[in-house]
Amino acid sequence: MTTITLNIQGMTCGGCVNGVKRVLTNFSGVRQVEVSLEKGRATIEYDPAQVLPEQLKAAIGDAGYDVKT
Ligand SMILES: [Cu+2]
Repeated sequence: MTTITLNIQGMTCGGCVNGVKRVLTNFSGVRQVEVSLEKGRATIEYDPAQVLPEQLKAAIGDAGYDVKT
């Protein structure tokens, strides 16, 4: 299991947080997701054999947010 922290710009409310969580937990390789609205940050625990960080970033981007590692 690997943990990555991504800085996410554009989240403004709890709905955004839930949207980001939903997008990430859709990946079967993602085990745990914590999203902080205050810090604009997501901490993701995932199985690197099942999902790549690039996929996670792309999914957040597709949901309408800007991701910076
Ligand atoms: Cu929102």
